[in-house]
Amino acid sequence: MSEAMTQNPERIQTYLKVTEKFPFCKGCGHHHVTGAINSALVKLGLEPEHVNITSDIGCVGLIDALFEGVHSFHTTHGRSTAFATGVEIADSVLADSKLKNIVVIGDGGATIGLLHLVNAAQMNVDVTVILYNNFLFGMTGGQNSGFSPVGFVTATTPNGNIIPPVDMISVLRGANASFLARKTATDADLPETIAQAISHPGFALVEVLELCPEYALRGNAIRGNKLAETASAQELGVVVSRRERMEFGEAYRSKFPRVEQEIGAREIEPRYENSLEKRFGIVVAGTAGERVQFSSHLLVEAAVLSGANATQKNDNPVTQGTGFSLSEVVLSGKPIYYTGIDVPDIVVAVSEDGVRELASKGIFERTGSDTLIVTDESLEIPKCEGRIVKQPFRRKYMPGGAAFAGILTAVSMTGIIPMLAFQDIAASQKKSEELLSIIEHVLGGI
Ligand SMILES: Cc1ncc(C[n+]2csc(CCOP(=O)(O)OP(=O)(O)O)c2C)c(N)n1
Repeated sequence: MSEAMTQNPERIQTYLKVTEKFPFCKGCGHHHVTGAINSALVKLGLEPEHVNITSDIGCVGLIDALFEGVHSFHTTHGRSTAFATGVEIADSVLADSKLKNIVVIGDGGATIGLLHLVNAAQMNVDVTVILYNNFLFGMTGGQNSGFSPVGFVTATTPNGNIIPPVDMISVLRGANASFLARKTATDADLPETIAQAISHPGFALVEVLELCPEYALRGNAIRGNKLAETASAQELGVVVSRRERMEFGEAYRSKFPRVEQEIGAREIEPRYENSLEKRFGIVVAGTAGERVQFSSHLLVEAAVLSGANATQKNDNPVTQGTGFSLSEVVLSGKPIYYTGIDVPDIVVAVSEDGVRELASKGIFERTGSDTLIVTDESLEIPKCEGRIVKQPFRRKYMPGGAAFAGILTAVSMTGIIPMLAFQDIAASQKKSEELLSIIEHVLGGI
């Protein structure tokens, strides 16, 4: 979305960590294409925090880590476009839609995950795919891919490939892609084309033809200036560029403007103040069906009501109603870009299932001397650092109230959020009486 692309007032000179030493072999086209992505970003002057680079598997999978300050993901083979599509939808439908998602994928990955590219093009989601097409699977020893030209000699086609390659431009044109380009790695205007693709509002793909010096040059009498001929590429340059279709996020919002209500989210105006001096990571674990995730959500709402930023990630077995239930909550006075918890500040464990899951996730090995571990009196906690507080949560508040009581106990001991915020949030719930009575009892007991 072009209006969402913020110009950086102090233009960034490079988005790369290393400008000279890339990890690729001498003569590999990946050098040029990666440099061109960087030049395109410099040209566009995007804020690094508004850029997300998702890499696929292969030599191309080394690329995201070469960039500095941007968000990045390294994903499974062929699935990078699907990951980026998910990130883009979350950003455009649920957040401020400022993120520019760029996928770097090889022809091997594009062969494996072809349908993800088709799907992204069909949706016209605002993802830019840079397809590094060196006509073979580079990292694993030069096997032929769905993009190997006829006659191409590879490790698995020693007498020349006999299957005609996929024409990506034609496939994605058939899927209604709104921006498609095919270039060669050494084209002087490659950065310009990539910049055009990134600023295009909707799906864009730039297929870049290049050579793998390690495997393509053996047995194939081809050189850089014959790339297009080798690939039998019919169309070069920007082949499709159309804007009639709305970009997916925009289309979704215009059709379903009340998305927050549909997903059950609500606006909370801060009314209290928090005392968060640093980012706080809280892990809550118990048994499925015992309101672990719901109670953690009340914590998130109370934190937001106290002016904090908060994220919540839930986990439970696929069976949903049995086994453990776990929530990871991060609270911070600053925006939260990383939702992981390396060293937890608080661990709340209210059932055996919960303790088992925390142990299998290695949480007890990652506690620090400042970690507060609040747990039910009945539970054995594995050896760990930190302060352990045991209380009869299950007995006193029934299994369904134990997680909430544990959270309240931990939060009131650290004082990061005022209890008044919990009272307000509890009062707005269906089971407000029960929740308010837990708050009252916990506060009375401390
Ligand atoms: C699902 C899956 N299949 C196979 C592999 C093994 N593998 C690792 S790298 C690679 C080759 C990647 O080739 P390409 O996508 O063209 O990227 P390049 O190395 O040429 O940059 C393969 C097949 C894998 N990691 N995952």
